[in-house]
Amino acid sequence: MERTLILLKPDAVQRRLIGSITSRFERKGLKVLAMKMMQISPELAAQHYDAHHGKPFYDGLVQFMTSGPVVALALEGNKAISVCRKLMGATFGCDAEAGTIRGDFGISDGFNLVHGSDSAETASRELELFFSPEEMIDYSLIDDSFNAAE
Ligand code: IDP
Ligand code: MG
Repeated sequence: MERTLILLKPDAVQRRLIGSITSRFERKGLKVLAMKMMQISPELAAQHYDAHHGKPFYDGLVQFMTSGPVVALALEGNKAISVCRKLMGATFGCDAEAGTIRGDFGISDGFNLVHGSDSAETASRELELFFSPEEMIDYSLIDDSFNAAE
């Protein structure tokens, strides 16, 4: 089982896509361990996107991510990190395949609706940035046995 951080970015909230996007992850079989709407501070955005510091799009990215509320989700499932990245699609909406979240809901480069951790290391780092351990609720779902890895 893996855990991953998903952020529904400000454009997803503004476009009233919270439910539509969250349902993509739910129907795939991921378990929601935590979910909260929040206004990201510039400091938190900087920590979260530390790896991109100095890149040409960095300042605009921090500005975008702090421009309005986001919804943070902690998701769990079999290979959750790569499964979520596949559901999200390629980084730019214009490149993302139809059937993916970014491919179905957007066409922009930077305003791409959703963030997902890209490795086990970043997932644990990012989950810690956005959730306290008590906020991630460990519970059973009745179909866990069908969604679990063999
Ligand atoms: P990812 O979100 O698919 O992991 P990253 O390369 O980690 O993509 O970039 C982080 C975020 O920075 C992207 O989701 C996007 O919002 C923004 N971004 C990345 N590259 C560009 C760019 O060339 N122009 C504008 N925004 C970009
Ligand atoms: Mg990334």
